[in-house]
Amino acid sequence: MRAQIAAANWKMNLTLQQGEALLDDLSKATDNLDNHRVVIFAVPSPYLAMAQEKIKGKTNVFIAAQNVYNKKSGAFTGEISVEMLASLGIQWVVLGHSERREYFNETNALLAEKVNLVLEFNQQPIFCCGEPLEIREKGTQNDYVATQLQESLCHLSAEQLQKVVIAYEPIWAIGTGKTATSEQAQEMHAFIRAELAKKYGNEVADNITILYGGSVKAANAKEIFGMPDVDGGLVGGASLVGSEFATIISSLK
Ligand code: G2H
Repeated sequence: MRAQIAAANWKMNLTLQQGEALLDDLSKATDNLDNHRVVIFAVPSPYLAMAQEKIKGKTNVFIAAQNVYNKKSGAFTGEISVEMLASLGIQWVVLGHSERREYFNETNALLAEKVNLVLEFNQQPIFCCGEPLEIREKGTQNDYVATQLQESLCHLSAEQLQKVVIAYEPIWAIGTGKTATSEQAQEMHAFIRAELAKKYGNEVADNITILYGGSVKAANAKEIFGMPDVDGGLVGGASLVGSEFATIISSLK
């Protein structure tokens, strides 16, 4: 069975003390996870070292960066490199979140560079894709997402692709309280898998973990995660509340 993942995306929220308290609060929920279940906390960069220390010794629990720069090192004031993440022992990086695409002009081409760098440093990308509302209303969401995959991921070898986790996050469902229906999520996840199968074959595509993101909460996680091609979620708002995220973790297949 492919890995089922509950990934928390704290975004730009919480103080250091609140972050520590939240990880402590979730300690029980992240103990003794089954073999195929994984929990990832994408925390703000200043908390990476603290979070890494907190999860020490836990199996199947990882810390992720929410972004990384597309150059190895140099005069790029304020940026964070893959090498820095590697030196902290960070193994996961969220890439291409729609907020990065929208507010920081991240393009598919730039994301391809970041994907390459993350893989080069033996880290794993959680690659986000998803369409805005106007595309969904036009009904061209499949083409839109296919282009995102094509331009940022499809240059990878099959071996490299197997390190990538994909998060489908329809932009119209992010932080809006408007979740895609479980059928809408399933439909797009199946489409993404079929697109990958075209290039990499069924066996590779079947092993790729595809997360759903967009207003996942305790109340809807079980139903969404229950869909055959949905392998867990990337969770924003609801990951900031210990009891909510604990329920979301326990909703994994
Ligand atoms: C989508 C998601 C997490 P939320 O951005 O990446 O956030 O669950 O708040 O919609």
